Amino acid sequence: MDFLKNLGIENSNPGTSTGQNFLGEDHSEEIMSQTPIDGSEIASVTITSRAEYDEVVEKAQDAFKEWRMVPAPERGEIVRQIGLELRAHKEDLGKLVSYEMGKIYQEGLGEVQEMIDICDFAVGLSRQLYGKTMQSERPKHRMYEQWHPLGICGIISAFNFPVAVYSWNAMIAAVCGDVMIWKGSEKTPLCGVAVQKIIAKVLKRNGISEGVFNLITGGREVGEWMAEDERIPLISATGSIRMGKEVAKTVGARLGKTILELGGNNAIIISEHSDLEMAIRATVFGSVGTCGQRCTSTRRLIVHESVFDELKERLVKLYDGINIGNPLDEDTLVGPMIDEDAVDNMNAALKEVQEAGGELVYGGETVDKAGLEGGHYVKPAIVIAQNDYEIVQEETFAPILYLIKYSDLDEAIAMHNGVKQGLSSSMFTLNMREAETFLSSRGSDCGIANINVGTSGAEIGGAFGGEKETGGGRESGSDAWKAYMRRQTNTINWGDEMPLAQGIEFDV
Ligand code: UN1
Repeated sequence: MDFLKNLGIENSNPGTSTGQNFLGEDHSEEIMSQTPIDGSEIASVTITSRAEYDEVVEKAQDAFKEWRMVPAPERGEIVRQIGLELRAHKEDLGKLVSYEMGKIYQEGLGEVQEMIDICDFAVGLSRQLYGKTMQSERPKHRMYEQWHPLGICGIISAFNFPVAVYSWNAMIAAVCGDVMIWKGSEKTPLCGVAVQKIIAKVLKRNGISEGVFNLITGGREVGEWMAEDERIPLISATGSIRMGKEVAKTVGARLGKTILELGGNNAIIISEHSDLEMAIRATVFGSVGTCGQRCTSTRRLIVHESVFDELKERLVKLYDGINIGNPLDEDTLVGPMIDEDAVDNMNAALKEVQEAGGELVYGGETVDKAGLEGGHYVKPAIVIAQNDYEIVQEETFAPILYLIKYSDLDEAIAMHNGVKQGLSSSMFTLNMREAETFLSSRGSDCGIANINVGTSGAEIGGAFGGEKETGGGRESGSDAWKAYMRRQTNTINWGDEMPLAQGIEFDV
């Protein structure tokens, strides 16, 4: 377990969940992190108490006063160094992600690469936080807009991307001049500690206040403190729709800002004009990758009737060859699910879909791996279903792929959009009319729509997020940075008269 040591996580308690932000002595409660690989305990992390939480917020407020005065390109330089530090720790951190969360090592590495990519993106952005200049209707007046940091950015992230989603938010927010308070998932607390330690090194080296990046640990209650807290102008939350609705309600009640990245019910339409080989490859990665626990996982496959049977058979064959097991082994493609509850949810969904009339054509069983008895392994499932089954309408965070047949494109698009979520979507076709229809305003209603590219595995650079119950937030790429800043419109009169806009005469 060299990687734990290299990341500063020593067997039992790694100290405080806040990394460099040591807080008080009042650590009565702890979370014990267990690897889903075999259930063994890794290390424990202290849960942030209310008093410690308030201390963190105050520390962040103080840090903000300094950080907002650091020129944005210099803030970018700090983020550049974080990117270098992440490169140096890529293998160790990738392994920890794999060990604590259960995704395969390749995907753990990919997640750290996503962090590195967002650092690079944010460094460039730090010189491009552009505002517009407008033409004033009044003589000798100048109008322009500028973007200022908001203050504290509260980040709530989920177990399935325990490090990347934080950095999408934090690295952009950091160059924008905000300071962070991060609550990761209580299922993956060590990933938070490791990232915090990596960032802390860079801050220390540069004499930057440690209060710029803060980590707190805990469950729902700690998240509620953040949502209610008027000292936190922006909450960016990733997780379930149920959680997002609560966060939106609480933050909305105080008229705070939110960026919500919630559940998806992502589909691929596979047309009779598709390159089936490519469609199948994308489908398998999308549906079984991360053991079906990505918000972008492919959950529904809407397949033209003329290729339905062939596709089903080829998929079943491929699924049958998938190596399920220890995610740190090189030839494993599917690791464990995060915990027993996740397996129970998968089983409940499979039961429900079959009761509704669905036909289980592959998988769904739990898998016992010798030597890994405490782990939560399952065979990814394929089910022939109808789009309007209640369970198909829901996001089950598990590797279940629903196969749905269609006969014409309008019907396929109607089924595609006929769910409450709107995150990621894809169509496989070599037909230009079909592709453009899918991407048009009467096509996919999702935040992400791809042609001949699967639903998961988006790159940094594009805005990430979705519509409807996915929450509407956009993160990471394009101009998503604007959500982390406040816009100010400025009008300057450099003349010696006081004309009013709209030509109003008002002589005093
Ligand atoms: C998530 O599951 O919350 O597009 C994020 C993807 C990854 C991010 C997923 N880049 O699948």
